[in-house]
Amino acid sequence: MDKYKVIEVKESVFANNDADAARLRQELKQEKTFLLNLMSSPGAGKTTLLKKTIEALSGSVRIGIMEADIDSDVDAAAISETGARSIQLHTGGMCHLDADMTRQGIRELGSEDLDVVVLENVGNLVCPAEFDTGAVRNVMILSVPEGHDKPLKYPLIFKVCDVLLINKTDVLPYFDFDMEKVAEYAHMRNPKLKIFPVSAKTGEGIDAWCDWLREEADKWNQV
Ligand SMILES: Nc1nc2c(ncn2[C@@H]2O[C@H](COP(=O)(O)OP(=O)(O)OP(=O)(O)O)[C@@H](O)[C@H]2O)c(=O)[nH]1
Ligand SMILES: [Mg+2]
Repeated sequence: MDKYKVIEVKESVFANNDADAARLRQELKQEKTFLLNLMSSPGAGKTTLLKKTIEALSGSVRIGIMEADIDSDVDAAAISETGARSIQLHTGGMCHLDADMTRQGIRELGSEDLDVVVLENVGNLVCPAEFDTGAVRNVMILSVPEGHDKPLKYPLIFKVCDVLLINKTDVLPYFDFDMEKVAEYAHMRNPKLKIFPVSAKTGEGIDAWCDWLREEADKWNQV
């Protein structure tokens, strides 16, 4: 048997995605599953960060991953190497997931025995931010090579996220990336945004990020 399924998810027939997303959150609350929506531009490090996160949480949190892409199954293959349950979702060319597409993925993944499910959204800083997936929390990654001005150029994604992970801090010496400026610009968009600098390559900062994730999941999943 294959280690992971690949499924085509179809755009929702519901006119009101926000109402459907609220319904999905209630369904997940009842079965005590915490859904996290992870967004970033292509290549910022979502899959690499998830591999490190799975490793750090192994033994204490039951975690499953949904990898969404327009095509290919490279990310689900990479995650399945960790031993975590994973599924590849194909969006049929669309650069976002709505709540019902997310629900289709969750049903195929099987979530009742999982504490946390992470949706790795399609790599894009614009479209995914426009759709509520039904996730309990939204998290984005901005990587050092992309530059500290991105909160000025792509406001919505910074507004809808709870956490900003600044990834690839190991390459900071090679880029003119200003940590203070990125925090200032990001907080102009969203004063409540929590910021964690991390390196998915070296593991720096991963513990603080995983502590946040564990706490949020515990809060959601308790009776
Ligand atoms: N130096 C460095 N490289 C990293 C880090 N995290 C990821 N990378 C590299 O960045 C590239 C892209 O990483 P991925 O994890 O595939 O990024 P992604 O966001 O999942 O990409 P898509 O799914 O295509 O959108 C790979 O070559 C990774 O090895 C990091 O912390 N430091
Ligand atoms: Mg990826």
